[in-house]
Amino acid sequence: MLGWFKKKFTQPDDEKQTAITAEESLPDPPAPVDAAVQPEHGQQEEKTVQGENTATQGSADADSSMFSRLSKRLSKTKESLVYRMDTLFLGKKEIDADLFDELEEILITADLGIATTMEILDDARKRVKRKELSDPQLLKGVLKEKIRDYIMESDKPAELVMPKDGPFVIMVVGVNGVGKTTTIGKITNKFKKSGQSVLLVAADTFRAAAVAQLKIWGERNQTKVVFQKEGADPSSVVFEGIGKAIDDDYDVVIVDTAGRLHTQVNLMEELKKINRVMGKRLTGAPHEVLLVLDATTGQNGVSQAKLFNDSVPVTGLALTKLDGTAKGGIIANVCRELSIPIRFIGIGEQIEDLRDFDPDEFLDALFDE
Ligand SMILES: Nc1nc2c(ncn2[C@@H]2O[C@H](COP(=O)(O)OP(=O)(O)O)[C@@H](O)[C@H]2O)c(=O)[nH]1
Ligand SMILES: [Mg+2]
Repeated sequence: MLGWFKKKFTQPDDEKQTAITAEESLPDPPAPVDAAVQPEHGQQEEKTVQGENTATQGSADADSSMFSRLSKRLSKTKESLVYRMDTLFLGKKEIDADLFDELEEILITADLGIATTMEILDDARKRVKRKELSDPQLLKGVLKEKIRDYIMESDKPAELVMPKDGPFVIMVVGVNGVGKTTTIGKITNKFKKSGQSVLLVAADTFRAAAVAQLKIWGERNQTKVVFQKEGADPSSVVFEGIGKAIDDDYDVVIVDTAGRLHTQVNLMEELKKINRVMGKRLTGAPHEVLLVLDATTGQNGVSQAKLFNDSVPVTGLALTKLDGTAKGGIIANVCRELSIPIRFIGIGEQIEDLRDFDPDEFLDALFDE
């Protein structure tokens, strides 16, 4: 999963590889990106290009600034999980039942989920019993290791293979407001930086605003958007979009879908239809069904994922808004409950606030002192 993006789409020459790394190391973006109200994309694009040039100069510096940025963005979860543990362990000489009780509360509050928490604590208790563990300070390491295990177990080597002919089609799904359109804008930027041409398809036809928002991301990325009038059949937009991508030789198609409530059967049926239509227009499409989950919704995200997965086979996850939540522990639970790899994490609203998910980098940033 690490570097899914880079692995799949890097160019053979060094120059382009540097550009991809550089793209992620831009300085803080200039202005808030609220698609609905911020029309000045020209300015931002210019800065992006400047940032790229400077960033190529020192990739070690860039790496460390990317890391500290991630660490900063995870500060709410750090406080709720890591710093609370530090406080709990402070001055404690031994691991006893009280300590386990308090630790349990911390883990549940950080949204690791009850079952995951119990499993982690049972494992720790066994280690204590076997006398492998007695120093409370070491519990933090045990926890980090367990979370890492959960992530690695769900980290199927999901090598996505670009089709020999025709575009690589990504269908993006998820409930309203989780960050689908924003994530699409950010992914498009990554693709463009790695030299791929991208066509966006506005299959969220229920609200005119949804199409408008995607168009703004399209402009920002200098990318074409296929859309029809409000209320059009989403499958028809998708059919047209994939056709255009084939005719015009696009590398990648990203399809934005409506934020349908997963509990509404008819809407799920519609997703299935879109999925079928894609396959009819282009054999093998969609090549990726990316489910976007909002980390701030906690355990609800896990049930959403299960329901979506029942109607369309979800092949990858994007976990957004990790910057806005103290409940980043959800990542352990998502990985434990669903064996679907996390491709991306969202750590802010700006175009570059999307990271390839790297378990070790993530855990180091979270547990970083
Ligand atoms: N803080 C933060 N906000 C995000 C992130 N991703 C998306 N958002 C915000 O979430 C809101 C809903 O996003 P949108 O893309 O419209 O969701 P959609 O309905 O699923 O398409 C917007 O205000 C975004 O700026 C993220 O990673 N961090
Ligand atoms: Mg949207």
